[in-house]
Amino acid sequence: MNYKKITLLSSIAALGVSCAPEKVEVAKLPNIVIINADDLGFGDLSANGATAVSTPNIDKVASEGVRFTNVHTTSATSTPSRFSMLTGKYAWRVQGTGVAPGDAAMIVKPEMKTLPDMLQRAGYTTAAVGKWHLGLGDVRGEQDWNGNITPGLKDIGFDYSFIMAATGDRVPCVYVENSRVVNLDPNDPITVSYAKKNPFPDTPTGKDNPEMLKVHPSHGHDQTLINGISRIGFMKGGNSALWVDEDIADRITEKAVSFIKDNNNPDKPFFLYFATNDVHVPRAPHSRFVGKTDMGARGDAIVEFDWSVGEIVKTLEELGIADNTLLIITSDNGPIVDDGYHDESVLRLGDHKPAGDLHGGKYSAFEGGTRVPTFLRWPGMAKPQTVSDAAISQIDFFKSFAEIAGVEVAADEAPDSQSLVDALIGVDTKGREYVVEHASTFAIKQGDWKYIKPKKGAPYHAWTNTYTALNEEPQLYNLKDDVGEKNNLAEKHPEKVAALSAALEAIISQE
Ligand code: NG6
Ligand code: CA
Repeated sequence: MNYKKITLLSSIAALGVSCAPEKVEVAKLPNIVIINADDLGFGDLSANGATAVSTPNIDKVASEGVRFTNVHTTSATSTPSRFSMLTGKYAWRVQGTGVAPGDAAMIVKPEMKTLPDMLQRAGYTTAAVGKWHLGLGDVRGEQDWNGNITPGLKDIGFDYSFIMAATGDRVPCVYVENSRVVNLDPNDPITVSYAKKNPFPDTPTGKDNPEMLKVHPSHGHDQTLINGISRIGFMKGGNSALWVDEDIADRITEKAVSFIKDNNNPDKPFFLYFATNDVHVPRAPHSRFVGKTDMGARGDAIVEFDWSVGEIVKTLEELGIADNTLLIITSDNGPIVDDGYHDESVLRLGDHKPAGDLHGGKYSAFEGGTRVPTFLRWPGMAKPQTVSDAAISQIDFFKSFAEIAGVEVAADEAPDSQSLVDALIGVDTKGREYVVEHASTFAIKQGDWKYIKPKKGAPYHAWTNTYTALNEEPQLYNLKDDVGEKNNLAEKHPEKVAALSAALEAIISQE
């Protein structure tokens, strides 16, 4: 189906009237914006039922578009989740796609076919702003942080980029804009090391200088200390370039907004991948948001995330381009409360359920690991006030956008992606036949049935409070009656176990 037909079909569906094809104007290609939160859980937003935090900007997008209940990331951590979204290929098919250190080489490599490459072919101007966490340069640890960091995002399809190289909790704690560290003083060069022992004895660490900490690590995160927060990895130099954690949301939101303003061109659509630092650790929301919830840093970071969404929405509306912009809000994996810092989020969680009714969270093959809050607004195309239970994976964005943009996709491009435009606009209520979830082990869903592949390992991690779903016995759940995955039906339905296990193995064994 091409874009013209989509326009026609969904206009009819949306208006509930039929009209002659010749009267339908072929709309311009829409701008596309993906806002990808970090570690935001299904239950973390008022649009999905949270009461301890209010997220009015996201609620507005939800009410003007489609609110999804069954959208999945491919994996329950950031690097593989993002890899899959941007390549249309399951990360677990590719070596070296686990959680990346801060000095990782590029994991999405220049020779790979990417979502932004594909949109460039359709004439889009493309940008990535915010958390990257997919590596830079071609050799681990050999990046020239003081010069041109190449290869970089321009080599995989992003015309513009303003990124945090890895995560907020990993060095280097600097922004990289179009392959150069921002605001770097050449007389104070940066050195980064992921050695076991601190090679920079003159720089403070969380381990040796706890008196300098404003938030103490609960696990790991006790290496180089920057802005009162100790990190994973060691770094020295680059003082003028260091980010201030409390300002990250402001800085990256401002860059996302200016990209939109600078590329507001009726003849050339844009694609913006805006990946926030919120609500990943270390959580240091701006003072404007501190105390906006009773939940401490994590709750306040959710409010800060909602503010960032609001700024993007406001910009689109003020420019008069909201009607021609497909906006998706989603998250890279499920929630976690203590992910390595004592920021009081556990203490002050109260009755809030970050994953809603789902079991598990980040790092888990239970639904909480990869089923993420997701909303799509595309005025005139996506039906407003729609709640959709369609089964969709973020890996499907690739071929769905290709269809919308009218781009031919080569046979070896985005091999695991399916075009699900009708599901994304809220018309098709089914979505994909199978959803594959990955977190140490694999799970597969077909309709209401979910099977989790047996794997030996700890079923529970105490310090992260994670139910991993690891079990040496097969697990089978019927999510219709048991969305919390409490009642293992594997023994009762061996035929379902066999069928889903076979389907999963067939998908895994594809090239
Ligand atoms: C873990 C970190 C955690 C977080 C995660 C990646 C420790 C003890 N834990 O190894 O804090 O950074 O990696 O999170 O270091 S993700 O959302 O980027 O995948
Ligand atoms: Ca994450």
